[in-house]
Amino acid sequence: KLLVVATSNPGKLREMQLFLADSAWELTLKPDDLEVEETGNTFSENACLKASVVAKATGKWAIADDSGLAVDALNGAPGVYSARYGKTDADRIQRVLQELQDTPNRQAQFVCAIAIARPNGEIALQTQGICQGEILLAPRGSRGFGYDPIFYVPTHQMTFAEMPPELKQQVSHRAQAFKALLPQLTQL
Ligand code: ITT
Repeated sequence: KLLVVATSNPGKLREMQLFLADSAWELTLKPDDLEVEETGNTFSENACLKASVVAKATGKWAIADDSGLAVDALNGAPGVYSARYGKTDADRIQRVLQELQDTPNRQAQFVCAIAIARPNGEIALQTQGICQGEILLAPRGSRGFGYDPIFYVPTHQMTFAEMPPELKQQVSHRAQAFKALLPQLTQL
């Protein structure tokens, strides 16, 4: 069965492809000109919105990922605004570091909501995953994407950007969301 991946983010796409590599689904990318405005207040709402709109527009099953970084001392910001917190990944990272300047509480979590929609746009499945970490004082590592260089995972003593991809694939918020999703995916 064909599954349209409803993302424009190459980093996410790469990781989603790895999680779904052994599944029975054949992946295809959404058309470039099909953009969905993220009007939801939660990660789940936005994941459902993206999956649903892309499914309906293509007439195929679709999967969407809405994710972001929630920083405790910033009351959960950037949260659902993670992608809109600056123009480039570097700008977004600098803004978070700036806002956390002189703040001893560095606790944060990455959240990932995944939704799968039927060809008629109806949501068939949704899951969510979380990964706890800390925001460093300066970026470290060059792998991954997005906020990875400032997100430190104490249990592995590395940032996401320092982890080999196989390790991030086991511990990340996206990994937790997909662990919950994969068994259900075989039943669709
Ligand atoms: P699509 O909506 O097209 O999928 P997007 O980048 O706009 O792509 P989101 O709205 O879900 O996606 O925003 C997610 C933001 O959080 C974005 O800035 C990402 O770089 C960041 N993010 C999500 N997962 C991440 C991860 O595993 N590592 C680092 N940053 C991540």
